[in-house]
Amino acid sequence: MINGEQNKPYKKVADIFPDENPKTPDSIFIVRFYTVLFYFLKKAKYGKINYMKRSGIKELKTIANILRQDIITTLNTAGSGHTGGSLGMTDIFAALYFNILNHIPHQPDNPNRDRLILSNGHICPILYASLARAGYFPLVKLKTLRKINSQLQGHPHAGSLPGVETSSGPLGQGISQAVGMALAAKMDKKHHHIFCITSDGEHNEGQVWEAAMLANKYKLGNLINIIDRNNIQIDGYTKDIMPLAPLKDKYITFGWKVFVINGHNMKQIVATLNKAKAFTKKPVVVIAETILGKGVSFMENKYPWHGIAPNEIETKKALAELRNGK
Ligand SMILES: Cc1ncc(C[n+]2csc(CCOP(=O)(O)OP(=O)(O)O)c2C)c(N)n1
Ligand SMILES: [Mg+2]
Repeated sequence: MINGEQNKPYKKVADIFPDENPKTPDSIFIVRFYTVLFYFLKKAKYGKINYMKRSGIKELKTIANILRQDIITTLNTAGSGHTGGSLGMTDIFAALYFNILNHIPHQPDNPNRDRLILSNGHICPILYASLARAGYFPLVKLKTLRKINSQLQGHPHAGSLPGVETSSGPLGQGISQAVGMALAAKMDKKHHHIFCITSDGEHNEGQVWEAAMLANKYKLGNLINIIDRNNIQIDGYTKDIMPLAPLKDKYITFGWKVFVINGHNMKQIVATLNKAKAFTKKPVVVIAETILGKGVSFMENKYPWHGIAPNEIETKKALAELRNGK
């Protein structure tokens, strides 16, 4: 008994605090009106899914060649940066941005977009060239790579450039972020994919394997990890610095679906990435066997090209080779 009255069970919060936050019919109407308005505004902005056109194999090869030329010229202008890994992953990036990804370059925040996380952030010249050619920002911005206050930093900076999903550079962190994003998408019952690019040298980081375990635990079938398997890291061959083999078996043991591909065979890249998207039972890893410096003969498989930019003479030679379609 309280104040001589019978204690009754409470039905609503408002019964406990009858005088606080009174909801008049008017205020409820206003809240509902704005909720509905917000829903329709969001739908008007993002509802129409008109993803970028998917280029065919021949066109993708041409795009890859153009992207390689972009990498050479932007790195030459910058005077520093990572040439080898960027050239090595160009065919994969061409396939992703011009065929595989569901994305709309002029809607970089569209909630339904596929996400691409560049975990090995040092190869951002290929990310920037792909984003620019896809239409995320004007091509002329490529000339500002690595300049003070540029949106195109030496490693990707999220929030400063449309299309850059996460900041990266410290190896191992991007794949963990990708796992978190894939888990969030799964919990929210979303249908987009999370693509993550990692490198072989990056797999020396224990964090990569922690992420791999977690992705298996939650059976993240919306996660695709593409590994740049060029057998090279900063100052030598992976087999000498930290042997990774058998990489395929390791991922199988960690519970992932594994594909191994030639990272320069466009037909195989597109076919495999489509299969990876269709496979939703568990996380997928695509081990892409690539050649560091691909497309420029004097850079191919030479680890010093991991982290240097071409000078004037090397730039002319490289561009001549690429323009001849070598
Ligand atoms: C946590 C962390 N440790 C060290 C580095 C320095 N680092 C930058 S690139 C690199 C080599 C990584 O190997 P990989 O990505 O396979 O090189 P690539 O194939 O691009 O030549 C290292 C050790 C880093 N970025 N982050
Ligand atoms: Mg490597």
